[in-house]
Amino acid sequence: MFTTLIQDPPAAATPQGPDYATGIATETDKWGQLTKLASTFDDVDGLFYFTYVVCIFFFVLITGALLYSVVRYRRKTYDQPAASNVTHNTPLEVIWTVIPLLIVMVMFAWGFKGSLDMTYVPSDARQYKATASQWNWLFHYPNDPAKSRNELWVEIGKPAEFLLESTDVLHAFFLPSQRVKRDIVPGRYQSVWFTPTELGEFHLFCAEYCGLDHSKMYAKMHVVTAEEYADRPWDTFDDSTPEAAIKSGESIYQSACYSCHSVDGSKLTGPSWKGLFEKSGDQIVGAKREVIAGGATQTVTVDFDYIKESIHDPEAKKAVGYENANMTPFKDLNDRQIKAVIAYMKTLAQ
Ligand code: HEC
Ligand SMILES: [Cu+2]
Repeated sequence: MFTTLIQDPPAAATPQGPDYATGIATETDKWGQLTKLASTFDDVDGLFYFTYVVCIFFFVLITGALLYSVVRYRRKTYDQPAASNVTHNTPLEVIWTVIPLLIVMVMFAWGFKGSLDMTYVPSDARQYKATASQWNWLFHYPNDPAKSRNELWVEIGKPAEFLLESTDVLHAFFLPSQRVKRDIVPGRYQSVWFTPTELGEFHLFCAEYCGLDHSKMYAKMHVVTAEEYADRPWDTFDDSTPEAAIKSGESIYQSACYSCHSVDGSKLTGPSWKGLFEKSGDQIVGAKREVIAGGATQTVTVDFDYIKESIHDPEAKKAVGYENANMTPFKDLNDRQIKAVIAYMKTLAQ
């Protein structure tokens, strides 16, 4: 069913994107159908297959009877009179009304039960928050200051509830493997819950067209054991050494910035990060940038303050040549994280 959805993104379009090669095998079986991965499986797939089988059964029955009658009772010569003129048959009509009615009532009851189950969140569910912005996902963990972007960890067998919010336009939270999908309307909270029942890596998509880079708005969900979960794998930030800071900066880039900023000088939605800093002797210094602030062009030297402002309030100074392009503000990045990003930017200096 979903095979077209879970193809790998084309390599050229997302050179630094998360690797989606894993997870696919665990999501679909050899028939290309999704395997049983979530607590909601029976309600969703059971009902789907029930409806499917009922439809096939009646399709074959009705078309078969029709074809048979066309052949069996056809007029064989031009002057053959009509055999009989049946007007109605009460027992037959009652049967073909009551049986479908019963089947449709089963479908209704099953679907209603499923939708109730999906509405009532178990009391031991862990509460997460997912913030959708053009074009990335930010995940908040219960009672944890560390957040993760475009990558999510949940514990196997533990109900997970997601409070969904959007900072800009319509998005939709879609986890095909867990059979949940919910539109996210700006200014309103929505919620979904599920219990993952299989370990692995699964796709999370935005399923509502939300602008230019909608197709890049996907994330990876890791379903891990309780021990792995207790290690808080989402908290990867480390700036204890200069090397660790560069790595942390690079991983922030790869999770949140790569879709609009290249590191090789090529132009994407935003300016390349290559050239933000330059080598001058054995020093690395900020380059000069032409920006537009309050309608006037000015030249700035790239430094911590400029980078921080560009991240927290991108509209304040717009890079010349990108006046009409917009960057999502990343207000949650703190000074230490911004310094790590800068440490990474400096490795691109020439
Ligand atoms: C949706 C696309 C998009 C994403 C995602 C994005 N940016 Fe931007 N960024 C832009 C655009 C467009 C500009 C140029 C316009 C402007 O200055 O506001 C820009 C400008 C910048 C600038 C100023 C660059 C210069 O050459 O003067 C910095 C620094 C920056 N972004 C950092 C980041 C960081 C850090 C991230 C990830 C946390 C990020 N951006 C994610 C689109 C994006
Ligand atoms: Cu979208």
